[in-house]
Formats: sequence, structure tokens, C-alpha cells
Amino acid sequence: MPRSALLNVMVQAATKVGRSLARDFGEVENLQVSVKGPGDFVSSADHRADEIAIEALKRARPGYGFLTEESGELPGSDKTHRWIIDPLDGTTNFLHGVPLFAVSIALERDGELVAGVVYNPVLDELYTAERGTGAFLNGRRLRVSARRDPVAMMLSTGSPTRQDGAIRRFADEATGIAETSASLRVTGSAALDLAWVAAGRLDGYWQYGLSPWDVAAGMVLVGEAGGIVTDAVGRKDIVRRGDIAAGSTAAHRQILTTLKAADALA
Ligand code: 2AM
Ligand code: CA
Repeated sequence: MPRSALLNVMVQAATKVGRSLARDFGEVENLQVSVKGPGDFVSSADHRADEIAIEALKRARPGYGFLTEESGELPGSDKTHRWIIDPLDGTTNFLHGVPLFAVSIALERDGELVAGVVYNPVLDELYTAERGTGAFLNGRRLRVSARRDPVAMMLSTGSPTRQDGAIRRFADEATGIAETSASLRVTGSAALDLAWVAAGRLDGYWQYGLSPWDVAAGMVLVGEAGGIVTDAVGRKDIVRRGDIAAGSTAAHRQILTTLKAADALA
């Protein structure tokens, strides 16, 4: 199926950002062994990626506003459209030379997410979705996993930082999930976790403390792949609260039930 003009714009921006990230990632791998480490270099890679995304999207759709991790809110003359962008999701992986990172670009129209693109330039995996037309990986249609038995499921989460003060809850919930499913993963990229849920690689995913740019594109992917996305207690308002539970219907149910049981023990 040919891509819409809108998705073409988003894919062009994402692949341009991806090329810049991939180039800089090569340098980060070299800097691993330097005494100073790659920290400063990574924040400039992040800035470069942000600028490339904004410039490409501005050129294609001049009036649209932006919300990006690096630049914050940049209002446009068109008040109905806003790009929500994470130029480099999985920063810690990138910093450590782990190739699990992505650029994430979503479009919001009248406050609703209508399209999402997630691109990992190292694996050359391009995930695209537009509301009502399905989710795709490099042009191949995606469906969330069909596994129904929780003990066969592979689920994923993100670890809190020391500062979050949520390590105890994380440990309790991870224990609950590990006891009831086949396998637990912590990949370090919310955007890729959601893309992988859409692709049926992961059955489900949950995490706290996220921002809109971490999840906006991935939410469209999961929805268009037939999955469910809510906050961690089953409500719809994810982007405001910052916690997320996503998966196939069966995995989503399993996650919510397990989190509730683990939180009740706390
Ligand atoms: P980032 O790489 O762009 O920072 C890692 O668990 C995932 O959660 C990444 O997608 C990361 O995005 C995101 N994240 C957002 N806020 C975070 C925070 N305060 N601490 C750790 N990860 C965070
Ligand atoms: Ca992020």
C-alpha cells in the first residue's frame, strides 16, 4: 500500500534524523574507551537530531507547532497540529554504545494522536502508523501478539532512576511479572518497546514517569496493530499522567492484574 503524503513527510524526517544518529553512534562507540567518556558528545548528538527533525518537518508543514524533548513547546501558526518528537529515545543505551535507540515522531491533530513513526537506524527498522490504516514495519503489516497464556508471554518495562524514589515498587512489580510470565525485559527505549509490542515481539509493556515524546508515536503503532494502551491502572489519559500499560488484550489484562496485586503488597 502506498504511504500517505503525511507519512512520507514523517518518514523522510525520521530517516534524516536516523542517519545523523547512526553517524554519531559510530563516534560514541569510539569514545567508550576515552577517560572523559561520550557524555558531552551524546548531548550534542541529541541537539543535532532535534534540529534536523524540526527543520525537515517545518519545511514540509510550515505552520505546525512542536513539542520535543530538546526544545520543549514551540507553538506554530496552525493551532490544530502539533508534532511530538523524541529525537533520541534510549539515550542511556546510545551513551553506552548499545544499539537500542530510536527517533520517535508523532502528529497530534485537535489534541488526538493521528500518526506515529519510530525509526532505529542501526537495525534499519522503520515503524509507521496512521490512524485507521494500520501499523507497518518496513512496509510489512503488524499485529500484536496472539499469545493468550500469561506464562508464555514476554513483557517489558523501564527501570526508574535512583532519584525517582520508585525502586521498591519497580522491584515488587517486576517480581510479580517474572513469577507469572515467561520472561521480563528492560530494553531502555520506551519508543522501541511500544514498536515491538506492535510487532508482536513483546506481548506487553508498562512503565512509569514517561513524557509525551517517549510514547506518542508508539501509542499510535500499538493501537493500529490491534493492541490496547492505557495508563498503569487502566485509564485512557496516559500522556498527562506519564505511566503506560500496553499490549495485546490478554497481555494488557495480565499486566494490570499483576501490577495491582504487587502494589497491594506494598
Ligand atoms: P530517553 O532515553 O529519551 O531518556 C528508559 O527507561 C526509557 O524511559 C527511555 O525511553 C527514556 O527516554 C524514558 N525516560 C523518560 N524519562 C525518564 C527518566 N526520568 N528516567 C529514565 N528514563 C526515562
Ligand atoms: Ca525518550
